[in-house]
Amino acid sequence: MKDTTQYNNDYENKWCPGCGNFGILNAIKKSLADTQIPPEKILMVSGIGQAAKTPHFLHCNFFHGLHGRALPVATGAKLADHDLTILVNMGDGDCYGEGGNHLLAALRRNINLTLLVHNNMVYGLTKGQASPTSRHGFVTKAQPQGVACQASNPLALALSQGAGFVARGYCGEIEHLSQLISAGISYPGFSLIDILQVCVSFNKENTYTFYKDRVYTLDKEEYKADDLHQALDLTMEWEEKIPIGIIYQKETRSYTDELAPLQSGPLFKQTYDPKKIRKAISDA
Ligand SMILES: Cc1ncc(C[n+]2csc(CCOP(=O)(O)OP(=O)(O)O)c2C)c(N)n1
Repeated sequence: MKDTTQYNNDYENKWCPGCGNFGILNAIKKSLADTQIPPEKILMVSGIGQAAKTPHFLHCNFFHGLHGRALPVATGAKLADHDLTILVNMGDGDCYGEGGNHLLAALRRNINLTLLVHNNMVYGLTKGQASPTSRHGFVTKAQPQGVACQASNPLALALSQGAGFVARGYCGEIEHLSQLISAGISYPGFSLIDILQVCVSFNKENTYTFYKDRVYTLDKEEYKADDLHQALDLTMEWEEKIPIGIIYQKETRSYTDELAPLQSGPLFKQTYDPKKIRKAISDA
């Protein structure tokens, strides 16, 4: 096993005992150790929430920004230095709710980032209100009659926007999740990994037992993940059985490969002519 200690730091962690975020944090460390990316070449970006605290507990560069706004920050950082490996940590509320429109843009742009969504189907930090992935009828203190909206299906949404790498992991399958994260990091484009995360305090439905009875791993030999319609069918499975693994993967050209100015190296190393910029602004 590879040494993960170089990614440790000593920030105090106040996640609840048993929180699924611990499994996700361990999977991230394992994957970074496996891919052998040194801490100084990694940037973690997050928004607001319990999930968004994940970069605090890792030794690497990080930017902890505003609720829902991690993807635009990560996009800017990738454009400035596309040699960095950038991982984005968001909760389901942060990513699919407050940050939903940024997600649509990132999917369509295919910018080379790995997005890890800690999907506990509830707003954890603010103590248990419904999120976009809470099921219809889910009862919370703020929704005592049950959620009136349909739950969103982020994986199907990503496929419909032309995403090239769509996967689902589970916080209770750490080795499998670390392999998914490594595959996402290696993928030369935008990778979405939606992670089923148990919230022991505010979601008493989607528990470790709930997932133990339903989660199954897609067999890499049998399931090839290159058929969009088959992938869409899989994203609809939920009640009885829940698939985890790479649901869909296709070859793509990432946004940074599409942009001509980035071919001569990271933007921050390039010189620029202020006169040309002034002229472009005055001509606009
Ligand atoms: C613009 C804005 N709206 C609302 C909030 C309050 N707020 C902070 S975290 C949060 C929800 C976090 O839930 P989620 O993203 O699912 O992450 P979790 O805490 O469950 O990991 C909310 C609503 C905020 N900080 N900023």
